Amino acid sequence: MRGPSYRRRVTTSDAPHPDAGALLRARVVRADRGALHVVPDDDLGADAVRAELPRDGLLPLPDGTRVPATVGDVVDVRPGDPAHVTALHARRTAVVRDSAGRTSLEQVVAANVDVVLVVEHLDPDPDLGRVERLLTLAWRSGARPVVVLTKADLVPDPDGMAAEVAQVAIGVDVHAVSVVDGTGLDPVRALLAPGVALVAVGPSGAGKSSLVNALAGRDVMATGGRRADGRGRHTTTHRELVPLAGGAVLVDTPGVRGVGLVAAPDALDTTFADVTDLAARCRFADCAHVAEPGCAVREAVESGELPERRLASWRKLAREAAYAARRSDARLAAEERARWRRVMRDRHRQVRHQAP
Ligand SMILES: Nc1nc2c(ncn2[C@@H]2O[C@H](COP(=O)(O)OP(=O)(O)OP(=O)(O)O)[C@@H](O)[C@H]2O)c(=O)[nH]1
Ligand SMILES: [Mg+2]
Ligand SMILES: [Zn+2]
Repeated sequence: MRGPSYRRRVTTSDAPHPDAGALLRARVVRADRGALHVVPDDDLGADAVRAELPRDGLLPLPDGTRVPATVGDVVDVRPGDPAHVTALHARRTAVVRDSAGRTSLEQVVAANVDVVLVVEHLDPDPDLGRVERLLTLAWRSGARPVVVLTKADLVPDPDGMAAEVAQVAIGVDVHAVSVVDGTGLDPVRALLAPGVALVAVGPSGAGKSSLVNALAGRDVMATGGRRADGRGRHTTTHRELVPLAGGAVLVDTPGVRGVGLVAAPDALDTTFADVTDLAARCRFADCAHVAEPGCAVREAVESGELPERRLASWRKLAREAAYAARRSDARLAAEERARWRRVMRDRHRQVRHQAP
């Protein structure tokens, strides 16, 4: 259960704000249907207040498009009883995942974060493919990824395991931590400068909320028990921005079983910089790295320089991203056709009206 101290943070405004009418710049702590919980953007540790969304639940971005707000978004709020959210500021970064949702193909998991903590457990063994997937998600967001390997207290050689994971996390810091004995938390705490926003992503049961509590220095998020089969139980059910010690904030997220990738060729190239570098040395520019002569990628696999698993993982994620791109293109094309049908229908109506 969430502690009572936190519960008090979410309050509704009961008195009209003294300067009602002026717009306040606020940060979204939690997004519900119909309303947001927000804090002043210059005081992220303050008590959150509820602010109503427009009827359609969408907010205008500076470019005029209307989208749902997400945790970490900066919004304009008109104070009052109730307060109203009027607009969304452009996002500096956005952690986006593919979702098979009815209303949208993409879900923005968190906005305006500086650091994406890719949280994976050391016990059971870390899933390298999942780390690669989440790193791609992180690189695409524009934020800096950091890998946090939890439950170091449960394995005999956490540093050795961290070194193995570091091989698939090119250019990324990897920390083995334990919230039980405090191992490895200091380098993670060093990320928490005032105003810095982080998001924790990773499978259910990895220990994201436990890490949040350790970094906050108090129990702000509920944590779950572990089932005998090692799978988590989805303890965290909604995304929430939590103030940490030292003026940083962190978005805790529910672990999801499969995080779908949205199209992200550049992010894939960054995550798989080793494969990309090899591919640049293949004889043919359009080499598929299957049976072509002069294929530097296959040669690296045969010599043992590039693990076969790594190549397979890259192929899988690249296929998935390409599929997401085609689906998104098809959707955009369908939307454009629907828009044209509306325009033409309206025009026909006008013409009928003007006819003598
Ligand atoms: N031994 C040990 N157990 C840990 C550690 N971190 C987390 N756990 C345990 O792992 C279980 C899951 O932790 P949570 O923090 O709830 O995991 P989560 O990632 O937030 O899970 P969801 O909210 O379901 O996504 C709990 O029983 C924690 O006590 C650790 O460093 N060492
Ligand atoms: Mg949790
Ligand atoms: Zn090749």
